[in-house]
Amino acid sequence: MHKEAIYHRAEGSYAYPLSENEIRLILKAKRGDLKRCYVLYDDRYTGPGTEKVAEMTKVCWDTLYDYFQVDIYSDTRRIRYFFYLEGENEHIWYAEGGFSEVRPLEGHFQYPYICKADLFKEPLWTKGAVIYQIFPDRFYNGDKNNDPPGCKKWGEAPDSKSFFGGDLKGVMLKLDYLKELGIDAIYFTPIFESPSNHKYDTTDYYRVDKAFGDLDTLRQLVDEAHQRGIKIILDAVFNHCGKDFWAFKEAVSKGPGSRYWQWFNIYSYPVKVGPNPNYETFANGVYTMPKLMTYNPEVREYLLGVIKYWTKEVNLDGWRLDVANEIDHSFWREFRKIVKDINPQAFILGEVWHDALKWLEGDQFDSVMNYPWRDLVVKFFAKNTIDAEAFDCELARLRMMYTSEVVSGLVNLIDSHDTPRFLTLCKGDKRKLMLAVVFQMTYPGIPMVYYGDEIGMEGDNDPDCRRTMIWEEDKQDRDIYALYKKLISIRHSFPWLANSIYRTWHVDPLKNIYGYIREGKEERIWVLINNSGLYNTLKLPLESGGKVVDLLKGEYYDVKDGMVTIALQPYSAVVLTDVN
Ligand code: ARE
Ligand code: CA
Repeated sequence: MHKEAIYHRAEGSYAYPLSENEIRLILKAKRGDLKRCYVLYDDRYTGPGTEKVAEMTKVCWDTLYDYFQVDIYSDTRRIRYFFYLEGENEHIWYAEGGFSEVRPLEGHFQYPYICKADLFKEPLWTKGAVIYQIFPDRFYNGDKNNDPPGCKKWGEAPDSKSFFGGDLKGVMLKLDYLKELGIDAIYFTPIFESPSNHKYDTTDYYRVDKAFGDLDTLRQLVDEAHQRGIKIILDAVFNHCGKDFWAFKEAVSKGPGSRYWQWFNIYSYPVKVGPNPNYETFANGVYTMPKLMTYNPEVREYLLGVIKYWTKEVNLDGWRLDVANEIDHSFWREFRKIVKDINPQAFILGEVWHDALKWLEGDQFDSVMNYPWRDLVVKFFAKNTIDAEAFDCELARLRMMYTSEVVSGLVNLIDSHDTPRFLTLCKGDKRKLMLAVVFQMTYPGIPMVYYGDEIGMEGDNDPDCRRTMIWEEDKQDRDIYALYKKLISIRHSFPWLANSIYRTWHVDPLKNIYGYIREGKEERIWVLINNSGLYNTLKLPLESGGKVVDLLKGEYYDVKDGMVTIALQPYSAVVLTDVN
């Protein structure tokens, strides 16, 4: 037995409450090493020797590890526990105090008390929802009167400085388009006053940029969206402001004597606002974006005031947090309290491109943009640099990084305003994009669609991925649109697809075929994906009554003696469910 590979800790994604009386425990061990795995548990104030025993289930594995899981119930909510592990020819006990040959009488793992206040609470509406991301300058120009000077012609190639005149009125005029597609929420990249087209360099946090509209336009947009059951999420850019933000301007002009000097990290005076700046910025020396010192109580009060104002004033449904991982945790804790006090159903979505567990323990964010998941989807579907088996293993590893509630609320995106368009990464092969979207819409979490992906838009890295939306139907890819629409409607018919229960069904690295099973309380969905350029016919076990139907094409399949036969075209998929 490889003891060095065995891991459990009574915290994070290894031990967490499911309800006031139930906790989930996960134990990780070298793949294939443990034959059986048990947990022994009891109330912390009884025993030892009185423990109940529950066998753990191997729920998934990645390339290195198996993951064993069990849910245990406790009347008293106070739990101590340890494990009994069986290998091929040996067994061992494992507790907080380490490994032992004999049953440990002390040093057990402790889950001291399941506190109600610590249960993970995310908004209810996000379960089963699909989010749509809009870059406002590029979506639709609804008001020519507010166009910034020097606007390019809609359809021309963007560069990093171009404006096109898209605005909030434009989005309002296209809400029916979004409703028809099935969208439940819109996430807007920043809309507050700023000199750039992307508006990540804020000049005035209290004003909607005049190229996009004003307070009334925003109010009206939120109202109109709400009437259609669409929620609105805005971008909070608090890591840095713009170089024209009044507090920065005053620090620059008045120097160290300025009241606002301490709002920034300025190394010397005079301040050099230009290339190679002498102050801390976003990333490496982006001088248009001075970093804000969010630990400074005055800065904090100011920014939290901004959040309070907008959340209340226009009845917002959530915030996406820019560069969320470079701002202190205590800031986000206060932020959460303020937002949730105003709207307990508000959605707090952080921008973190890597392991975000620290922000997802219930006291800060509800969710993050799931870029690690996107990386896998790009590798498997667009670039074919990993096979079905590696894909399955890596997905399992990602699911096990967080608690099950967190996994079911992660925002799964295949691209964004910060990445190349997915179709471009597929070199324009729309079959590959379509497979990725089938996968996205049937995977645990909250799918997010980047504007224009649904009609087959292309574009390389920023700024090319921010081309203007194509509205002429004859220039849109209607096959892709039809697939998105169908998958979103499937998502709405089976809202439990958001939940985290996911089982591998079939993995064939040779043929590059991948299948998985999703389970609701009473329904199930089987997805089979042929991620290869060859025709493939498979006979697979399927536990179902008699017939299943492919929700994509409406074709029926007979299940005989627990087996189903499926013929798959190159780069195609089926999404099967029971016929009742
Ligand atoms: C502009 C130009 C770019 C140029 C850049 C450098 O457009 O072509 O390369 O300047 O000077 C905003 C604008 C961008 C703009 C940028 C700077 O949207 O167009 O770029 O400001 O002026 C990291 C951060 C993450 C960040 C990404 C971009 O961790 O927070 O980089 N994303 C947000 C927004 C952006 C926004 C900003 C932050 C700034 O979503 O749109 O940019 O407010 C790895 C790392 C990640 C890294 C990621 C991408 O995976 O793990 O940490 O993200 O790559 O680089
Ligand atoms: Ca306009």
